[in-house]
Amino acid sequence: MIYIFLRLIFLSIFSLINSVSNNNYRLVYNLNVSYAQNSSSIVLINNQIPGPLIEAELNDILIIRVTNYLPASEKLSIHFHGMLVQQTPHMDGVSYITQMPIESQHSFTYVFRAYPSGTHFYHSHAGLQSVTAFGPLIVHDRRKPWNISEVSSGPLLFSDLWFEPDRLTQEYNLLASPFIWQGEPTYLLINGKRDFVLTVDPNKKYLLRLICATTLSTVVFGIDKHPMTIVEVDGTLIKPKENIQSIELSSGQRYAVIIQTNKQSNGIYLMQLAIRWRTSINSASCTGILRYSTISEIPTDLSSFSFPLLSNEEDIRLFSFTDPYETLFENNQMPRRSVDKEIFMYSTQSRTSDGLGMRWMINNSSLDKLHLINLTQPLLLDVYNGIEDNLPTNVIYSIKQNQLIDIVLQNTVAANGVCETHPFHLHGHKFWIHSQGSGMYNPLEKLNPDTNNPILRDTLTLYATSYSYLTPNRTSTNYLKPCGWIKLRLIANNPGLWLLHCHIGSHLFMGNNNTGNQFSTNRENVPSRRISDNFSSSRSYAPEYHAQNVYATQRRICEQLREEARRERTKVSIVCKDLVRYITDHQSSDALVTGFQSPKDNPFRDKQQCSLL
Ligand SMILES: *[C@@H]1O[C@H](CO)[C@@H](O)[C@H](O)[C@H]1NC(C)=O
Ligand SMILES: *[C@@H]1O[C@H](CO)[C@@H](O)[C@H](O)[C@H]1NC(C)=O
Ligand SMILES: *[C@@H]1O[C@H](CO)[C@@H](O)[C@H](O)[C@H]1NC(C)=O
Ligand SMILES: *[C@@H]1O[C@H](CO)[C@@H](O)[C@H](O)[C@H]1NC(C)=O
Ligand SMILES: *[C@@H]1O[C@H](CO)[C@@H](O)[C@H](O)[C@H]1NC(C)=O
Ligand SMILES: *[C@@H]1O[C@H](CO)[C@@H](O)[C@H](O)[C@H]1NC(C)=O
Ligand SMILES: *[C@@H]1O[C@H](CO)[C@@H](O)[C@H](O)[C@H]1NC(C)=O
Ligand SMILES: *[C@@H]1O[C@H](CO)[C@@H](O)[C@H](O)[C@H]1NC(C)=O
Ligand SMILES: CC(=O)N[C@H]1CO[C@H](CO)[C@@H](O)[C@@H]1O
Repeated sequence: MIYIFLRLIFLSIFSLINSVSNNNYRLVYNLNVSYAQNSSSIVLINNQIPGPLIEAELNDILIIRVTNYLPASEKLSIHFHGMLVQQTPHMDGVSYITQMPIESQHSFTYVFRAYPSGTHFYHSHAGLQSVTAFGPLIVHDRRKPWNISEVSSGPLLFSDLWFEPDRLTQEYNLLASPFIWQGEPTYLLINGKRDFVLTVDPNKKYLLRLICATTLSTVVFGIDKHPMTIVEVDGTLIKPKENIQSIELSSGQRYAVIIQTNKQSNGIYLMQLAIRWRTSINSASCTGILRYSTISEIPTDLSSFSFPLLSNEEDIRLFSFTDPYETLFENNQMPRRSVDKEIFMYSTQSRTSDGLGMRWMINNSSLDKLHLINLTQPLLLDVYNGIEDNLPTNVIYSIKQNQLIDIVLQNTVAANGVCETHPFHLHGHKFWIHSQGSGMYNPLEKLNPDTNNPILRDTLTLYATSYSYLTPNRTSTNYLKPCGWIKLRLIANNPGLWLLHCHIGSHLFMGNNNTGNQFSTNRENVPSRRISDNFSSSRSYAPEYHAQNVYATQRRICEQLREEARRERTKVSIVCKDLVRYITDHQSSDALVTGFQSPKDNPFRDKQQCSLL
């Protein structure tokens, strides 16, 4: 559903690094994007699913070279979901908005700071490629409050998969007149498998990272007889929530949990992943196995093993409304002052003008792909240069720097009479969930936040509070009836062009090419001054858009570090000199990008550091 993006029009104060005494290492990864062997539509990253683990310490600098080995008709960009890419909005990975799409047989190198810490992932941001083109991204923080080892197999990534029709047909059908639905997924997968085995030792605590890389399904996950303690949500540390039997994850959400394995050594337990909030075939649900290392063989007949107890929709909504997660750190608390602006977004499903196609809209608008595909440079670069001619009008919401903003997302019943739940993801920011409710939002009501300490997260679930698929009273006569809302609050502290969108792949896609849309001129808050003044006046904000310019970006980041250190009156010993020289020397060669699978394997980790002492 729907492209909205926020335009933040002033510079933000550079406040990225929490500690100037950190060493900031430069890590290089190589992502090759191609079709799976013998497939003409399944997109893989480095020929595996999920793609390789990208792992960094907080504030390391990630250099990720992405090469498109797909056929000529397929372009792409990669979004690093959870990374705020502060100071580098052109590294956000949204085609035509923050960069031009990567053409077949071309590369693009992303350079950004690994910030914030926590459990994140990356995925293609083109069409439905992300059904299979995704991988984990973990940013470690040495100051983490736990001292517990992670499971050796790494994070668990959940995804959904369709056997047919193939992805290209699905993409075509979704935008066609008449509209043809992509269908429900054939399977859910854990780490690309239907029978994933997670091996652990008995009588030990583990940290387990859960990443919901699905493109449609909201899922619940549980492990039989292993209650979870949730410690991190979308990368934010929370007041630990203990004794959780099953966790709901909607597309784009991440959790880190602690589990305690039992004492007995004969452990085989079932893990289960199942779909919620959609009419789904039960056979799509996915069973994995938690195996204690003391067990050498997994029984072929698992019918005597019990499944974990998974919450149903009512439990899930009750939990979300009455028992919200709370923030761990005081400096993460939501400001309570009155906001500078409240933006109300009315989300609907609408027919195209021919009455046959189907689109998802916000306030009757969506970002028209046809207005984008002829662009020769990304809109963000236009904004930097003060060019506004190409900016689509009524899908851009302007926000001034450091404004406190509330955004209300209103859910309505779709054309088939079903109210769906929608996971909304905001790029470039984390937000607090201020409050949520059923039916229609009332702006006149003085609302208190649902909790004193809401957490900062980047992906929320807008629930169906009525007319969901499981209620008996759904009929197409309910079309457009309001069915739940949620209010999020954010501080505008990261200038750029940022998407706020439903993370369901097909919904995003169906908000992407709304030919019936009329662009009116109700742009709000158009600055009277050229936007470029503020960007170009700052030497450190010159935009770099293509691979050959990552070196300038790199240098800029280092300069900013140095400035920060100077402000803090910290002595600077090495200021990235070696790093910059190395990069300059290798500008034209591929030697720079050698694709380390883990920071440990990176020979530059010690030498090429961007170090402030
Ligand atoms: C791909 O196709 C070739 C030739 O048709 C076949 O030999 C091979 O087993 C196939 N590979 C896979 C992974 O299906
Ligand atoms: C990516 O493709 C390039 C060029 O074909 C190759 O040299 C490199 O080894 C590949 N990297 C990975 C991680 O697959
Ligand atoms: C973390 O746990 C390990 C193993 O239990 C222990 O050796 C180490 O000292 C602990 N570290 C801290 C910082 O508590
Ligand atoms: C946009 O949608 C129309 C159908 O509504 C389709 O014919 C056209 O190919 C689509 N264009 C793009 C660029 O996706
Ligand atoms: C969308 O358009 C319809 C028909 O023109 C109008 O009735 C409705 O008020 C509009 N909705 C919003 C949220 O602007
Ligand atoms: C969206 O439409 C609603 C209802 O017409 C209106 O109150 C609201 O101001 C609109 N939002 C924006 C951002 O234009
Ligand atoms: C984009 O370019 C094509 C081909 O030149 C043209 O037919 C189409 O009208 C253009 N679209 C827009 C919105 O300018
Ligand atoms: C629809 O049915 C549900 C029970 O399934 C009920 O709680 C709700 O009030 C009904 N809504 C309307 C508008 O009738
Ligand atoms: C926040 C900030 O730096 N604003 C500046 C943007 O540019 C104009 C014109 O150059 C200045 O007047 C503002 O102070």
